[in-house]
Amino acid sequence: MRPPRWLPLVGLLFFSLIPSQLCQICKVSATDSRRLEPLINTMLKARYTKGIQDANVLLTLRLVGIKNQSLEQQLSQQIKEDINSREMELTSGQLALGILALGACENPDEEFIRGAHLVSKLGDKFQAEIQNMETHDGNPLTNYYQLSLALLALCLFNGSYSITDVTYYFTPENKNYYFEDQFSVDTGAVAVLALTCVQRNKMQKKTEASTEDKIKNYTATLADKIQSEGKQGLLGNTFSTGEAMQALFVSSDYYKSETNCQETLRTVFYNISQKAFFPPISAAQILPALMGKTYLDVTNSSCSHNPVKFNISPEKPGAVMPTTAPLNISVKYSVRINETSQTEVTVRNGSVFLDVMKAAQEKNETLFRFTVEETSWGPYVTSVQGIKANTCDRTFWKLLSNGQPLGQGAGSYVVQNGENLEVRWSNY
Ligand code: CBY
Repeated sequence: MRPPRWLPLVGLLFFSLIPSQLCQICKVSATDSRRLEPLINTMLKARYTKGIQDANVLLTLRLVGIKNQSLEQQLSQQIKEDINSREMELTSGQLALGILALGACENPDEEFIRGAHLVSKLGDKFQAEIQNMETHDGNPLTNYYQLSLALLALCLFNGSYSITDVTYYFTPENKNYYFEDQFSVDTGAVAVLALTCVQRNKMQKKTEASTEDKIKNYTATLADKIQSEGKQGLLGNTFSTGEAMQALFVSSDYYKSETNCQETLRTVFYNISQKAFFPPISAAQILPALMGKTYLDVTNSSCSHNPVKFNISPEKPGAVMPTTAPLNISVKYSVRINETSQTEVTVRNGSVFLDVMKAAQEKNETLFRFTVEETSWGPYVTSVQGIKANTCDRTFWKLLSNGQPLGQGAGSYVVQNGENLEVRWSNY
């Protein structure tokens, strides 16, 4: 018996459906989108005063299509003023984020980017990072997270960079992807995005096949390293997962598995419900991936289509629990260089690491004095006892609790009664 004539048509239909199924990105479904509201609230309700350090928030608002004209205007104004007044001092990563935010999704700020020649200035900063590596034992002026942001912005906005430098410096073996032998998922993720952009560009511009193969290998190896840092749905930790998801969207089949996708989303929803995403930059870094976007979409013509509508509800006042917790708590605090100086301090319940450092400093200025610098993640401890962290020597003050490095900064980490806190002079 002959097969019916319509059978090949059914087959064709079947096959044409499979690829679109496979290409579906791991993102939050429409029914679950209300679970993202706390992230959007965090971004919309914050007070922004940090100039270009808030560029990540503007980038996300534009990339995911959250329309809030007054906030968008305020952030864009603030970033432009900061660029105008401190252009020389800005680091490569700061300027790169500024360009990505101002240039995202076809908007009038593009004129500012052109007028102020920001892309070629970023090219100079990228070059200065490479020169520093040449003269300082392979150490850049900042770090590879920033170099990767710079390469990404140069690639997306048609800046110039040397492909020979890229193949030389971005090999996955480079020490700058690691902090104290630990692979930095955040860094690897942005590098994957940047290298994917370079790879796509090169395919149009006809580079040598061997260069293209090298870059493909780099992205594949970096994506493998990111996947191997997967634990209970997270990639690295809570704060690296968003950018790591973006990297895997563009470079691997990892999220084509529905199981991996659901596991990540479940864990992220749980963390959102635990109010883990604070400060606003942490919300800004995870939201694009949850909405199926990557930083590579910044220059897509479809970027600003489909603005999203969210119900931004006024914060529900949290139920006030009758509490028997003590008003004050007591913690140990030590500074370790070669030897350890220890003290015990009493602080208010709910205090953060920084409050403990302040209390110790008040007790003994000589042993416990310290300085901080404001960053988009909050205060970064730059010196203790007058000893300054130095990027060129890869030294920093590491924060620990009960001997374990903290996953949050001094301004965010809430301390508990009886905890053993430490700042330790370290190399990365
Ligand atoms: N941004 C940057 O240049 C920062 C890049 C980044 C990879 C960043 C994490 C990732 C991100 N998504 O933004 C980064 N951290 C770097 C490069 C560094 C190094 C800074 C060196 C330099 N000057 O370039 C260094 C020294 C290794 C480092 N981070 C130290 C620390 C500790 C800070 C302690 C201090 N002295 O104040 C600390 C607290 C780890 C520790 N236990 O000591 C730390 N980092 C943490 C926890 C973090 C995460 C913050 C999470 C949070 N909720 O606060 C982080 C998101 C981040 C910021 N670091 Co670093 C990583 C993570 O947990 N996923 C570009 C610029 C334009 O903005």
